[in-house]
Amino acid sequence: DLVKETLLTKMKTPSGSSGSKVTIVGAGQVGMACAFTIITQIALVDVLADRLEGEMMDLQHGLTFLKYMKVQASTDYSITAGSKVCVVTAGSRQKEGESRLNLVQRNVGIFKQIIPQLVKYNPDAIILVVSNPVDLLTWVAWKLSGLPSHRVIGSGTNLDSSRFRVLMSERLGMAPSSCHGWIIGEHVPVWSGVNVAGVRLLDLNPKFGTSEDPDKWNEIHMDVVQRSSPPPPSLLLDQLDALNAISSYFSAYKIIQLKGYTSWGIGVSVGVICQAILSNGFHGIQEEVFLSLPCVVGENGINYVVKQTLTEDERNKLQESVRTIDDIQKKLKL
Ligand code: 6V0
Repeated sequence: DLVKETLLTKMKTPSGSSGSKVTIVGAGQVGMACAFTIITQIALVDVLADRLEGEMMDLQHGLTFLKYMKVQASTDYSITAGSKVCVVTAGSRQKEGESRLNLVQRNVGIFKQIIPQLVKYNPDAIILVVSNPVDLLTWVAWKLSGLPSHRVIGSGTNLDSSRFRVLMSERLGMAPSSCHGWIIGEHVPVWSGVNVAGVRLLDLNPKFGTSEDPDKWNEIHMDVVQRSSPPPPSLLLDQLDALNAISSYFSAYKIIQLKGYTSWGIGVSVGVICQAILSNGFHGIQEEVFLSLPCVVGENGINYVVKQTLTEDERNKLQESVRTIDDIQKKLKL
């Protein structure tokens, strides 16, 4: 039930992992952009020892100005132990004229080196796959990990949805955070859900998103999928339709053409997913406190906590309560 799911948070047995440590495998452009966005304890792993050391030192030198607790880096997976999330950005780039199947197969070889090691040191962690083709490699990671499917996540179209919202915001002249729309599957824009402040744009324009729309809103989607340039000839090689898991290659093509790779958009998008996993709390409360929130109780104790929609002022007041309680707790001797 959508209303129930949106309104209530199901209380589950704690996951077993604690803290907020995040492992990032692959210290390339994407991995480092993820590291920079995830403000927490980080373990970096790569096969290139020199690059790892350089990136670790570079990041560590800025720690004074950031809130990172710790940055570790090694080619040895033992440093990843105790991670709550393991982000996999390692991968091989497509070689000139290489078929897609061949590229995926090479990345399967890379994942065979990575995934069992991550599971060995982090049996309770959540694996978040970013490497492309992301949907296929998420399946590969799940198969190799032996973990239940809810613990293996792909970054999927999170970035594509963000690109869609940015383009929508440019058209409407308002902040992307106020423009709501989702790209799901590979490239499926959910036109029926596109809204601003709960007003569905489809209700305002019945042809919205279709090819008959005089305002050509579907160009936004085309732009997300293809940008303005056609894909490189090597991507038109065989397997394209069969593999059908290539979203980020297409949507990122223009950026890759201009700067050689994409990093910041995906870094921020992955960072937000990690924060959502790490701060599995209520109203942004991180401290270990007991305080009152509306609950549904039953014979098991708390079954649900109601996800209230709070104003900024109300959230601030709640945070004040948290601080008051937390300050006293810290002074108690147990
Ligand atoms: P990059 O800069 O080449 O970095 C890849 C890193 O992986 C390198 O440092 C390699 O040394 C490392 N690596 C290779 N093999 C191994 C291994 N066996 N163990 C550990 N590390 C290894 O690539 P970049 O960072 O630009 O991209 C990484 C991946 O992210 C690619 O597959 C991209 O296609 C993918 N992206 C996915 C996006 C998404 O939306 N899901 C978006 C952008 C990029």
